[in-house]
Amino acid sequence: MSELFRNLIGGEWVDGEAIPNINPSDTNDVVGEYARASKDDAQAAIAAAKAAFPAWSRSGLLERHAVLRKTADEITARKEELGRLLSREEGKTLAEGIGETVRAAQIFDFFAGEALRLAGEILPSVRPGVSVEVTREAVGVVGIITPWNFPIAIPAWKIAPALCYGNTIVFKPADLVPGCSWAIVDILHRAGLPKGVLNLVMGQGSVVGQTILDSPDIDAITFTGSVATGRRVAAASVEHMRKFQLEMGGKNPLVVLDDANLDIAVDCAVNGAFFSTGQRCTASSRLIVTEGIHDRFVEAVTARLKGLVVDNALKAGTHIGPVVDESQMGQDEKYLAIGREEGAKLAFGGERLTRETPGFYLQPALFTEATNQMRISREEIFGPVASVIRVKDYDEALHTANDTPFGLSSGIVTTSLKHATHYKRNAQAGMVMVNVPTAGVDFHVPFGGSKGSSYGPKEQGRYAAEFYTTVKTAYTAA
Ligand code: UN1
Repeated sequence: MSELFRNLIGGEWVDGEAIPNINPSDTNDVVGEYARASKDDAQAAIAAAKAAFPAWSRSGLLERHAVLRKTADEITARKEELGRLLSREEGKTLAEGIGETVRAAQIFDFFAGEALRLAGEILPSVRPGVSVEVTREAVGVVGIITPWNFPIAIPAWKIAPALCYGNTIVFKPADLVPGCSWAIVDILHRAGLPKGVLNLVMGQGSVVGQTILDSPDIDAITFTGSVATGRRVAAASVEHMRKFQLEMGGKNPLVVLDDANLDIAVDCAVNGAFFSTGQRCTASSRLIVTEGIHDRFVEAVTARLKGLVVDNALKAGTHIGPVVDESQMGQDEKYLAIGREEGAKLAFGGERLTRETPGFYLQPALFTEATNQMRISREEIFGPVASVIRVKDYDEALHTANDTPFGLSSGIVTTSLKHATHYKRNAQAGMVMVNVPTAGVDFHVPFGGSKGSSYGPKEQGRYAAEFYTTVKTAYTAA
């Protein structure tokens, strides 16, 4: 019998019907049994967060700093173990799992510092003798809903700023990968958070997520996940006139120009499109390549893909771990079939692989001769699948890159200062990458997209304050 991990509600660990957390690299391996919160549990968590808000929003800065700091330190000290847990439950490689764990620690460390740097403004009024203060206040009870593909970094980049600015939390991690979320909640709880400040309600979207959406006591929701669920979060939030922030995905272009350094282009494409099994909303799924370099680029990317080891995420030497589960595998395979039917050429990969341990292994797939109108170029696949779209020149490349409903990350590989500068100004995306992969972002600067990818203020870095605080303007005649 594997260990049972419970929900944290009002400072108490609460039992519930549990489901197994299965390792996608080895479906015989159960990471643990994780309790699923009921509707009543979710309501109790919301009530606990509401009750804890007045005291936490007025808590001392050193108290917040200490909790965030201790959490950063413990995550750092346990990075191998937590990184391993991450790889075991989600399927990214151990190096990626440890890297993401370190990133989570850095995020807690950053916001531990921010807690000591809260500031406002004092301005003269236009009326003589009157002064104006502009201050930031906590928003209230924040609902945090996170996806399965970054099981520790995304919870960290939502929980750390929420606590830093004095909010209380009802946290619902993805049902598929609750392990890292449970671990960081346990760490924060032991680091000294008062009862009810952070509540963990693992479970189903249709039960726990829906209860959060429907509650008048949730003051803000931050969500990362699918477009369809994002729309539901938006509609429910407008109904309650609450603040919300959505991060929903992408169909990110990587433009490769004739003047690019080929090695850099291949590195950016392979890393951006296929690492983390392509399961990143920042993944480069459209490789837009100009004519003069096209054939050399396809040849070099294919050669690199041939050398990548797809295997158990925990095995040394693995470059690409498994797809997260059977349902995601089904979606990847569906799009592989669609691409072929649409007339794209499968230049490499796309086969299901068998390995020593039973898991969801898929050979990274590269389509060539794709057009930007095909469904494989317009819809997010969320797997190790990328398409090469051949274009005439820079102008056509830019136009193609922007011709998408999404706008998260947009990359270009070029040695031309003129094109790089023009691209930075004209790419329709929240993040533009020049000679670096579209995925893999820093933890201390704004993260988020434009167009159909995102809604609301950016996440991370100092910009996180835009979402996790409200601004108050006070006038005083003295
Ligand atoms: C990254 O590319 O480093 O869900 C982060 C995602 C994004 C995070 C990407 N929200 O893939």
